[in-house]
Amino acid sequence: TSDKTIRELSIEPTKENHHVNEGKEQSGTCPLDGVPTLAFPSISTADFQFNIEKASDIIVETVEEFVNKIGNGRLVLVDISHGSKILNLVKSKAAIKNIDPAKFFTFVGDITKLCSGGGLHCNVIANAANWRLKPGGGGVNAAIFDAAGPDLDIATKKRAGSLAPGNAITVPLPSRSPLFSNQGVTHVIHVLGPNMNPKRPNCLKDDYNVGCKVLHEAYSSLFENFASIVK
Ligand code: AR6
Repeated sequence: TSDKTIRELSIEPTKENHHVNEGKEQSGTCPLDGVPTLAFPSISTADFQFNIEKASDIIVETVEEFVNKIGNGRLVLVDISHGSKILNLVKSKAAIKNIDPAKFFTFVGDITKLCSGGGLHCNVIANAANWRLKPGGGGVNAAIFDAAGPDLDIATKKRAGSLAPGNAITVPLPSRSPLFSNQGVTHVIHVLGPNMNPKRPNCLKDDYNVGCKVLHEAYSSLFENFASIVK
C-alpha cells in the first residue's frame, strides 16, 4: 500500500495514477475540505443503454468545456463497479486531453456513501433521473432517493413535476436528510439523459444524431446548475 500512496501523492500526473483514487476507498473518514465538488454518475449508459464509447467522448468534451467555469470547484465521475468501462474510457481520454486531474477525476464508489465510505466530500451529487422524477426504479436513482429519505421526494416535487431529456434541475436537500447529515450533501441535481432502451419512455431507437446532442445538453445543463451553486 505504501507504493500506492506514493504513486497517488506524486505531483506529476501519469497515465497510471491520473484519475482513480482507489486508495481513498473505505477510509472511513471524510475531510470536509470546503472545495465545492460535484459527484456525477455516467448519465444514460446503464438502464438507458447509451453507447459507452460515444458517452465517454461527450463526458470528456463537456468537462473540458466547463472545468474552468466552476471557480475552484471539482468534477468527479463516479461509478459503483470496480471494472467500470465508462470510468476507464473517460480516465484515459481525459489524460490524453491533459485535463487538470485536480479539477476532474474518476472515483469508484457508491455515490450515496462518498463521504462515509470513500473519504471524499462532495457537497453536490447528480442523479440519472427518470422523466417523472420518481423515486425507485433501480440504478442510481433508486439509490439516491433511498439514501436521502422522503425529504428528497418532497423537495423535488416542490421544484418540478417532470423533466425533459437533456435537462437538469437543482434540488436543495433539507438538513435533516441523512444524505445531508451523514455525507455532507447539500444539493442533488437531477439530470435526464437520452434513452436508447425500448422498454423505457422516449426511446430514441438508436438515433445517435439526436442522442449525442441530448447527452451533451444533459451534461452542459448539469455543469451549469453546479456552476450556479458554486457562485
Ligand atoms: N453509485 C454510483 N454509481 C451508480 C450507483 C451508485 N449507487 N448505481 C448505479 N450507478 P443508471 P441511466 C451507475 O441505470 O442509464 C433508473 O431506473 C451505473 O453503473 O442508474 O441514466 C431511472 O429511474 C451507471 O454507470 O442510469 C431511469 O429510469 C450509472 O450509474 C433510468 O434508470 C447510470 O446508470 C436511467 O438510466
